[in-house]
Amino acid sequence: MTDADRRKQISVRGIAQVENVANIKKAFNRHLHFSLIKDRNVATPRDYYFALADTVRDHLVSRWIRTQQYYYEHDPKRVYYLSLEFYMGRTLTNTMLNLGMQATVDEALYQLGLNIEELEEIEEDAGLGNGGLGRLAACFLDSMATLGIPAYGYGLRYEYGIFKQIIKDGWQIEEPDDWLRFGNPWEKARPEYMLPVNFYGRVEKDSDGKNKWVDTHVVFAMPYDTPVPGFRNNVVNTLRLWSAKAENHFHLKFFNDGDYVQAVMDRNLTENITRVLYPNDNVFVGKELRLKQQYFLVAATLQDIIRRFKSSKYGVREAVRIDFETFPDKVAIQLNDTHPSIGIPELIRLLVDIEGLTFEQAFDIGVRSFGYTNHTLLPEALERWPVSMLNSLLPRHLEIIYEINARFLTQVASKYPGDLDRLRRMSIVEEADDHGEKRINMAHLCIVGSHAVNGVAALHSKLLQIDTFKDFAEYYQGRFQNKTNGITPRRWLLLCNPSLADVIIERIGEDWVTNLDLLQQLKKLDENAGFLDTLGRIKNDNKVRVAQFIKEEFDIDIDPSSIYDVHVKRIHEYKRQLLNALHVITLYNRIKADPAAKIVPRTVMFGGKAAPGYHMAKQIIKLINAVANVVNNDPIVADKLKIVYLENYRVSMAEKIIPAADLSEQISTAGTEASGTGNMKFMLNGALTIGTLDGANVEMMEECGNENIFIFGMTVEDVTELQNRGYNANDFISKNSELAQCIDQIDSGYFTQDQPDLLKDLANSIRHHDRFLVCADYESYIKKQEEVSQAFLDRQKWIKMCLHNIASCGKFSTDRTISEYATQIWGVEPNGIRLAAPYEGAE
Ligand code: GL9
Repeated sequence: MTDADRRKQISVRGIAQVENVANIKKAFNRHLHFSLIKDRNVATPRDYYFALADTVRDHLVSRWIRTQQYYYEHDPKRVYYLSLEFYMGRTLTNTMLNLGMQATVDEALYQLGLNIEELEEIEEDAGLGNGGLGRLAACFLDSMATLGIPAYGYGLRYEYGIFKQIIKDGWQIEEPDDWLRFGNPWEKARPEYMLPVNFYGRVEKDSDGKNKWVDTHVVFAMPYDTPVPGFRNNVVNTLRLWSAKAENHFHLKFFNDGDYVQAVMDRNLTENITRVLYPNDNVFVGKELRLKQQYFLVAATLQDIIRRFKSSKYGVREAVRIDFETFPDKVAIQLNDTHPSIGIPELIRLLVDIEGLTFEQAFDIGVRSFGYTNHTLLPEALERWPVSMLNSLLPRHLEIIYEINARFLTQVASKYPGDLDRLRRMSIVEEADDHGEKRINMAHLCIVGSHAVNGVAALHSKLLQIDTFKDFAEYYQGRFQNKTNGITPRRWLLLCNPSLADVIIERIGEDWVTNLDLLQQLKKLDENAGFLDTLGRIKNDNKVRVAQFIKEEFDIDIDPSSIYDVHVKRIHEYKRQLLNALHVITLYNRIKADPAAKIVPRTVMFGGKAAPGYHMAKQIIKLINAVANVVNNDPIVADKLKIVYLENYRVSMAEKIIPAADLSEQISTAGTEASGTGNMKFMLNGALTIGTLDGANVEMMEECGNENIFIFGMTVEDVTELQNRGYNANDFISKNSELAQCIDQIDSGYFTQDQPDLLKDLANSIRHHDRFLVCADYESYIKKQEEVSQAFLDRQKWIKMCLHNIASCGKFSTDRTISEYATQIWGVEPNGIRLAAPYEGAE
């Protein structure tokens, strides 16, 4: 049996039955005819993709309607996940897989003479995220649906997602990501549920002390719904994304003046709110349009949440809920970082100004409803909006924030009489800076306004409590928690690595797909030569496929028997692509110094986008490409070392690259990467990790054992100690001639001979302004890489280590993460529901 044939027999992909295949073919032809309005003489591959997407979508529809009916009837507590980013990637294959119709569709398309893999490649990624934070939200949606949690994702329908990265002469160029150009078959616009959102204006106090926000600009929020299917449980949840629409009687004044055309054109300005995703990674850029996006999301979403709360009945059909005391029993709102934090004063505003509750009542309801997840320790990422900006855009919210702060500081003062410095440190409103600007610390607002605050890995959560938010952790005993991140095993194993998934299923069955701890059972096979051999063969097949992909995409020949050493993530100094580049240069220098020496061949792959305004990150991309250019074209190096820059790395490319990796680079400076999630994807796909004791790497080591991971470098304590002592890169450079040589080469233009001064900034930064201590970890990194090369030579042992990594992955399923959020933060039960399939008749 071929791999493909065997796959068709596995029930997680569905069993292809003749009758079902015939129905799929019929539906496909019907959609080609009626939806695409094409026949097979003129249809393009893209038409076939859309006909297929429509065909698959049909199978979601009644499950989706029935799930929502079920929620309405049973009125369970709802979970709302608010995020400025949902990095969904592609939807087609994931939908077929979760619905269990993959084998049937495969067969139908085969019979129609179409290549399903080619059609799958036509789908644009929904790139509505920057990296880990946005992809985490997407994995969470998958797990919430799979666990049958009545959950909704709420976000923005950016017309342009994360930019397309072009590498030209080694530099990053950004191009707009016009992902909706050909239409999006997975969304359903709901113009009938459009809601108003107000901006600017002023606050009027009427005679009985009520606050009215008046003279505002109104923008409408149009919802677009995307189905989120659970894995084989007939649950389909909703991701609702808002799009900005100008009001229809906009600028009436201009109409009267006769400038009708200008008034119509000005609608664009309003609709710019949801035009584009801000492409930043771990950095706060205080642009007013970004604040508008944040408020636009929460204002529309909270209206929707309150409408759903009110219309849901308890017991009797007619009763409409008006008592907000029960709101926190029916609603949990999770804030994905501080990005939607303006939702806290917005809920209080709605409850006080519109619903007539007292401030105390409203604040208490808010605290019991909101949870806040922090995703970073980097101080430059913490959001601190200028008071002046809030005052003009959201004047009533600023008043409410001041009120929250006044009451909070009164309580702190009574607990710590006379401790003025503590009040200053804990205030939501910061003191004026050098420019006389006061700012609102949104993280402080979130901590005060939520009942639970969590970090995203054990180390990160600990550092939040002993360092970043120390005063708060002391003040609010029990409010701080940890929720270690995860990844969905559906997309990150079953979908992206079907051969590996299948051999696991052959050995231990299918239950691991929704209970990843069961992978533990693989450990008993670690002396089974046949199984180890199969694992090795699968990895090799995946590597050959990636070699073909790299040849086609980048015209580089790589050797599938070399170590695939992969460093893919956003480009950021703290993630230390520079450290990896120094290793590559070191290897190059060693080969040049002794061309006859035996070295273990490597293909080093880098991939990732730099924020367009991040100078140093862009220099790093140029350096890597300059080094690649020299190394890949040096006949002395030949097949010992190759460097590939994976242009435009994104979710769909991760699905190709990760299953083929041997070595996963997770080398951030200890104490800087909150968790990481790419690290977990590699582990699940049988790559070994070279990494620092940072973020979730620490827990990965705990799970798989120190002997199955390559840990090197400083600990958080070492880093703190070094910084207190005073880090001087030269202390390390002067003691290591290979390191000195690398930096000299960057400085003197060895890799950019036509422009010798090009990368001087980089060399200077490494030597004099490196916050992330690259040189301090260089030596231990190089040594650890030598260990990696030696380990790779012992093939049996290497594969056994991979097996232990795969088998130890259970903790890193988002099913585990979400179960913890559900029980420890949201007060809902995971494994809530499993519905009947449409063909099983109504309940
Ligand atoms: C991040 C952290 O940096 C990661 O360590 C973490 O795994 C994810 C998800 O919790 O969140 N925070 C953050 O701002 N980004 C993260 O990846 N950046 C991007 O998403 C680009």
